Amino acid sequence: MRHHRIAAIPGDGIGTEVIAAGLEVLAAVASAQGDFDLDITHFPWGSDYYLEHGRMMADDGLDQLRGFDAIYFGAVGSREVPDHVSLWGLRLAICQGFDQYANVRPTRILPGIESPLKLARPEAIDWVIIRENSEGEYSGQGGRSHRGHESEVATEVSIFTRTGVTRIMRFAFTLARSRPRRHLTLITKSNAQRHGMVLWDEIFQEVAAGFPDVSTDRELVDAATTRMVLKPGSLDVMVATNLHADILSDLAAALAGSLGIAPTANLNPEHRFPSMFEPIHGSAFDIIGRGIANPVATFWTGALLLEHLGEPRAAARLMGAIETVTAARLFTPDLGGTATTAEVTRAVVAALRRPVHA
Ligand code: GGG
Repeated sequence: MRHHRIAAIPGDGIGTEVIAAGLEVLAAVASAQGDFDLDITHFPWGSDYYLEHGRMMADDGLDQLRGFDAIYFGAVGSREVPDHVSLWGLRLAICQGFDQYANVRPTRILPGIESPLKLARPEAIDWVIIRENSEGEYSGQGGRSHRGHESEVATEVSIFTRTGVTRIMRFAFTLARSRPRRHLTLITKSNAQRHGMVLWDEIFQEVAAGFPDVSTDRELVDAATTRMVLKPGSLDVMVATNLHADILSDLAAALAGSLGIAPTANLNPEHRFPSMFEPIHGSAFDIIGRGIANPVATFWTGALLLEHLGEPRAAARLMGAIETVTAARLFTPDLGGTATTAEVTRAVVAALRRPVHA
């Protein structure tokens, strides 16, 4: 029997609802497979913790998490704590503290779900967005002075390092190589941002030389949005900066039906630190406590987590169960249905319990 230690951080808002559902589903898949178990430790960090303790996570939070095999994260953000405090105090503290520099964001139209794009066949959207997750616009460099005066000034400095850009390019090319279409699109804004983004262009070319089997092209980020809508089938893997990829992946999720289904993995590919798995969505103030949060993003995230743990059969079984339920059009309201979080969870658990035919 293989054992995996998971740190669960539900965080804020609907994060607590979807992580509870996700843990139920992970327990069901472990029990159905029968050859591994998951030892879950809960961490109560987030905005409520901040209001009580003045910080989003324990001072030695990273040390507490270091020994886990993976982190299962919900969402961060609340009305009571400024967003930049909560985001930097928890999610980014973990991503950057554990050098989770590769943020992988797959997008597919799951069976039964309709894209809002009238012309998009399901197979037209099968993308992976690779978000550089350690620097760029999120480097945290900058400051404010002369606060409150007319002369007030604020800087937000994007930092791009050769090391940081090279490693994300290698990661993106390696991932693109593993997919049937073997195509990688570089997304930048190198016409206007002539320093950092031109460094991205140059390093992309350098790294491409080592991957002759991967076809490539380049797109400016504004043009990428129109291409995603008008020619979705022309894209496969995309690599972009921290901010650009964050924005594009919300668009990608909407084009695949809903933000409520989009998963993500924050990876430290070298396994020097635990990696973190979370739905793309945030804490969704408007639906907190109503029992209608879509748990599919968190379930799909669970499948990414299982793959990372070296449990590909369990991951495939979980994806199969999710797709069985979406194909039956059991949808929460974000997808146009009336099902609750609990009903979707029960249906996925029931699908997991059915025997798998080889
Ligand atoms: N589960 C993802 C989450 O909670 N995201 C909150 C958020 O505001 N993220 C912004 C970002 O990471 O750029």
